[in-house]
Amino acid sequence: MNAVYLSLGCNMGACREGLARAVRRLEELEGVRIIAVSSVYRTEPVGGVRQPDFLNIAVGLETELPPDVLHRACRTIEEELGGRQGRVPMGPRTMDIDILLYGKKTITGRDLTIPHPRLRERAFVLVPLHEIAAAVEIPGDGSIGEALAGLDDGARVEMSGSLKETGDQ
Ligand code: PH2
Ligand code: MG
Ligand code: MG
Repeated sequence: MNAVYLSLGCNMGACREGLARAVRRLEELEGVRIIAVSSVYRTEPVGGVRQPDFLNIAVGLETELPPDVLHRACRTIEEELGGRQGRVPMGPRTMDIDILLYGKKTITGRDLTIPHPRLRERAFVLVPLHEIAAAVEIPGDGSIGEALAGLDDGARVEMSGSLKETGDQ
C-alpha cells in the first residue's frame, strides 16, 4: 500500500462544494482509501494573472493504483468538475488536483514529476499538507515539518473551516 498526498485547489465557481465532490470522487476510485483531509485554507493566488483567492486543501490516501493511473484518474475528476477554464498558465480554475508525494517514490516523467517540483516553495501547498502529514518525509529531503519551517513564502494562507461547513466561494 502506498501513502499518497494530493493538493487540491479551486478559485472559480462553488469551490467548497467542488472540493467536497472531488474528495468523494477520489474516495469512489477502486483501490483508493482516503486517510486524511485537511481543513480548508483560503489562499492568496501565486503566480500568473490577477485572479480571485483560492481555496486549497491537502488529502492523504492509501492506494495500490500506480502513479500514472492515479494521475489520469485525477485528470478525469478535474475535467468532471469543470477543468481549467481559459487554460491560462497558473490561471483560474474550477479544480486542480496535483500529486505531491507518492510513498517514497521519485518520478521524473514528461507528464508527472513526484515529489511535486514546487512542493517546498508554496505555503498554499505546505500549510494544508503539514496539518495532515507533518512527519512525512519528502524522499531524500527531510520532513514536511522541516520544509514548512524553512519556507520563504510570504503569501497569505488562512484557515477557513472544514469541507463539512458551508461557506462562500
Ligand atoms: N494553483 C496554481 C497557481 N497559483 N495559488 C494558490 N493560492 N493556490 C493554488 O492552488 C494555485 C495558485 C496553479 O496550479
Ligand atoms: Mg497546481
Ligand atoms: Mg495541476
